[in-house]
Amino acid sequence: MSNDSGPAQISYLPPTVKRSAKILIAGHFGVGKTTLVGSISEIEPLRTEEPITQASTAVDDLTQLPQKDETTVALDFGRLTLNERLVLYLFGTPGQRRFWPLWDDLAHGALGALVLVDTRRLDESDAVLAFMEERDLPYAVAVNEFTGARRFPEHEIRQALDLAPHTPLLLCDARARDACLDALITLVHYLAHRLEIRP
Ligand SMILES: Nc1nc2c(ncn2[C@@H]2O[C@H](COP(=O)(O)OP(=O)(O)O)[C@@H](O)[C@H]2O)c(=O)[nH]1
Ligand SMILES: [Mg+2]
Repeated sequence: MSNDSGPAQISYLPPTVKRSAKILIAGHFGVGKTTLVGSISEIEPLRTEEPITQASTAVDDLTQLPQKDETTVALDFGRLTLNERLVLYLFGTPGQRRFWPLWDDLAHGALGALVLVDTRRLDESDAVLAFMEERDLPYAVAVNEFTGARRFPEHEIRQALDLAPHTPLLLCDARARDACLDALITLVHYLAHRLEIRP
């Protein structure tokens, strides 16, 4: 598969790549998971978006998401060659609560997760972080800075999310490839340190 308009043009993995890691891109509904996988994948991302229907508006909170007209119903899948040895396979989770039973399958074999959060709806991230904690899946947290969202100092976000001091917390814009790349590099360094492997 090629992607002429995408962020990168690599279709085949370089022969030097010997290791792969499965990474979960997690977060609540509308936090920017599909956007992030689309920004960073070097292959055309597999997207399983469906239009949001009228029936959904009673169930899903769309108040902060005026432009959101599609939602992920199974997963987002993308690929990122991080360096000459390591490729990441990115699995974006479906955000709506009724799809959460799928998360266990998606998390199977994952090395860790990047959890996206939105400072306008931090409480919605509690269940996402609890999922990671319960499964002992190491994670980093990336604040997807939406236009117009209030900015908070890092320590306040850490406190609100009850993050452990060692959990990486960073800012990103899910639409910007470089910011997403920085977030994933931070996560991989953290995982390498936690799991004592060389990235
Ligand atoms: N302003 C702004 N909008 C964003 C950003 N990331 C995502 N969006 C928009 O927010 C909506 C939800 O994003 P989406 O990636 O579908 O969220 P998902 O449900 O987590 O997969 C979409 O309309 C995106 O265009 C961002 O960083 N800034
Ligand atoms: Mg999505």
